[in-house]
Amino acid sequence: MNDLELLVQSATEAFVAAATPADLENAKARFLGKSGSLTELLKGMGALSVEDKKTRGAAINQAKQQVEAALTARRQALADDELALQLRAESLDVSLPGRRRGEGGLHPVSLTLERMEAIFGSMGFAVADGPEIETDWFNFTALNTPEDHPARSMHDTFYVEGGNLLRTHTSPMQVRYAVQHVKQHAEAVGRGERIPEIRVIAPGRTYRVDSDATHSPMFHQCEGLWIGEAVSFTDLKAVFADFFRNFFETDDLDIRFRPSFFPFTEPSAEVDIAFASGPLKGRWLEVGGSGQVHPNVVRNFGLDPEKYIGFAFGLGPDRLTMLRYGVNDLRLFYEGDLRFLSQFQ
Ligand code: FA5
Repeated sequence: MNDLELLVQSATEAFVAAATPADLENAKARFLGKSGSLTELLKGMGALSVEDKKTRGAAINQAKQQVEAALTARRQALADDELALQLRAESLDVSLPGRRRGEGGLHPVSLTLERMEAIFGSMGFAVADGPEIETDWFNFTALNTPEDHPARSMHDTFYVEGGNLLRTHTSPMQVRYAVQHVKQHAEAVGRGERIPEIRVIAPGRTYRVDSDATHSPMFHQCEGLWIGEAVSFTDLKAVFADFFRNFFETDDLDIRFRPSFFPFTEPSAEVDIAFASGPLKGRWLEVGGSGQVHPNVVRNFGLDPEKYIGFAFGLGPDRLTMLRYGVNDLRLFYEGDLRFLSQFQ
């Protein structure tokens, strides 16, 4: 290998060894700079003959071109590396899934309430809503509940300032709705004429000082009221039969009335149901209270109990939800645990 070939080789190696553009510029200076090896060789040509100058000059020029080509290649390689690094640092993974908005759904008890409204609605029941903070009159007195009834005690009822209370049942809606209905037909009532039947349900939240696996301090009830001139217990039983069979989507279901007591109905009955098949087969399950509306309450509606008669009922939608989905602890509905609640979507 002659001196020029050696020089090209060591320049190429020096360039390849340069790890940064600054290193590369230093290496370039060593070969191509003002006092670099190649420049020195060119300077030394002055002493040569014309003939030698020609051949030596051409050889040096060729070596210089090779060194410059090696330099350009290394510059390009370093620039490519830097670009690759930058691209990697600034890269955006467009295949990452986007942040989706969580999908909401109805609470299982709300699903039950919607179902109840649809089924009773198909039987001609209107749907009414009313206040959860009630007066003593609507919650107790108008419903024929005596002063010393245990439901009125502080142990059972949440009282708020000013003597009002959180309603302990949806029954006050019987009076609120009926009074409004009678007011709407006041002229006909005054003339002693027949007024349209009252047929309504009033689902909503209710409150009691209660807490265990089947009782919650806040729970739901669905009141029902049907008042006319000849509405009887037979109608009540038919309404329940239709409702429960639709609600539980089975005809294999028995209903029984168990004699009971409520101040606002006479006679009164607890409503029990029993499934003929499934995991609850043969067990009687209490689902609500009912009865023929007491004459004193009919009077508080503004109607003559000699002419108007009918029934009322109060069902427990939380209880119905537990039975429908096979949940054994009511408190699960109110703990806000999405792992539990999202199962019902
Ligand atoms: C009443 O509240 C009456 N107002 C029902 C009624 C209406 C009778 C109209 C006659 C005519 P009772 O206290 O039994 O009745 O409650 C009715 C239903 O509410 C119960 O069967 C039960 O399913 C539900 N319930 C009562 N307390 C709770 C509670 N703390 N947690 C969950 N559900 C409850």
